Amino acid sequence: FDVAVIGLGYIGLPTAASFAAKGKKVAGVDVKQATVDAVNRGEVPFVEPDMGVVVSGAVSLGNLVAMTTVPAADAFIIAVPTPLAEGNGADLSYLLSAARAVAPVLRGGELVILESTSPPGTTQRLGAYLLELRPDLSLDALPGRNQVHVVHSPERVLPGRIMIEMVTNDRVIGGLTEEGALLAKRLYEVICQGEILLTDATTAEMTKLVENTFRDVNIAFANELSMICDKLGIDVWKLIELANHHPRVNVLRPGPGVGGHCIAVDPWFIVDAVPELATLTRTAREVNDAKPHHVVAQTVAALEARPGASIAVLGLAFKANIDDVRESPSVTVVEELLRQIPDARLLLVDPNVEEVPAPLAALGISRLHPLDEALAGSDLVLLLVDHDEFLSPDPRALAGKTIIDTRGIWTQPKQEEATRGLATVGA
Ligand code: SAJ
Repeated sequence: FDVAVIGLGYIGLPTAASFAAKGKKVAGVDVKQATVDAVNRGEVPFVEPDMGVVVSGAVSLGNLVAMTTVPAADAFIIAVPTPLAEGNGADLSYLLSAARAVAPVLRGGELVILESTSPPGTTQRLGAYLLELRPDLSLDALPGRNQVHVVHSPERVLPGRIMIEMVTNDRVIGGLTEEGALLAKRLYEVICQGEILLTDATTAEMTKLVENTFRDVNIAFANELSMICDKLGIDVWKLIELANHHPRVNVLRPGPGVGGHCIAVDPWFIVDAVPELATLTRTAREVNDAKPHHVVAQTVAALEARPGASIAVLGLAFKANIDDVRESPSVTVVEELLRQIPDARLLLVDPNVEEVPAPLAALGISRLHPLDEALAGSDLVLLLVDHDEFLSPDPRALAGKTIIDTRGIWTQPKQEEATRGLATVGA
């Protein structure tokens, strides 16, 4: 194979399919047999716009084949999870297990590329681990040894726009050696039309963490503002819209909290590396993590007069138009509501989510509801995600209900990067 991609998730699968669509012979490797079978049928096992056609095309051309073991290849792209571990560090067990799967098939001359978001120093650690497993190889050009080129090239695509951003985003590549970085650049030029910027591996790791931390800090400011505005009785959407008329101000949108496996996680890797200095980073995380609890307090307060009320909860995914419920603030909100007001009836709606998320199933939620059924049967409507399906509900279906619109879609027109936030609208 030209390329073997290890991990066929939200990043690995589109990367594999993009290389295959450009004519590379690609092996997609995953430990889950069900994922491998789905990909070999040309299917995408999750919701992401425009990905289905690229995957099915690549499979039917014969350029993308999925399997459960790592074959020999010229380049290995590792795209496995690096979740948060106890104590705010990264759990590198999936990465180390991918390294153990790759090590035996190395012959020398290959590229080993880490795409997973990783704490500073991880690429060096990966290189050292590969050498431990294969002492006959070398990371530098040493006489008499076959060299492997270990490189970090963090993915930066936005869920919901993966197929576009995979091609158009600029890409940072950090090598343990300059030669490795150059070889990786040559490879990524096949799929990437953006600029490819070369650096060392640790700077590349930090670049990715800093991008997501920048966003987390800015969203935290918007979320803090929404809570301040609640207290002061100010419409946060109006306020942000006015402030954003300033040429150098661009306040982001408040929401029910920050979810996903990236922005809610990556800043902790910086905090973990330098806890004594990363104070703003830590505080931003804490503000965003506190926001779902604020939404719960608002909901409970709104219901005080109506014990046993029914609440339509709109949206379980961590953001609009995707099906990913990982680290979703909606899940936290529902868990907390179930604990605080056990007599309330919760009608959960999410057109993109098929199954009740496990933590909620464990608390007794047995099914999700269609939108119209949930609206008809509810006293309070709690909007948590701005999915397209929720943008323009029938006003008659909302009449007479208490509405808590945490994304501001029913109080402000939908805008991409501007001014939406938490507002309680009495109907
Ligand atoms: N959110 C707000 N208000 C906003 C923007 C976002 O509340 O104004 C919330 C969203 O609802 C969601 C969370 O923040 O819960 C994160 O969403 P997002 O769209 O900002 O980002 P992700 O997590 O989907 O993707 C991010 C992206 N990083 C940046 O924009 C700097 C993406 O480019 C990365 O590739 C991705 O993380 C990743 O994999 O690291």
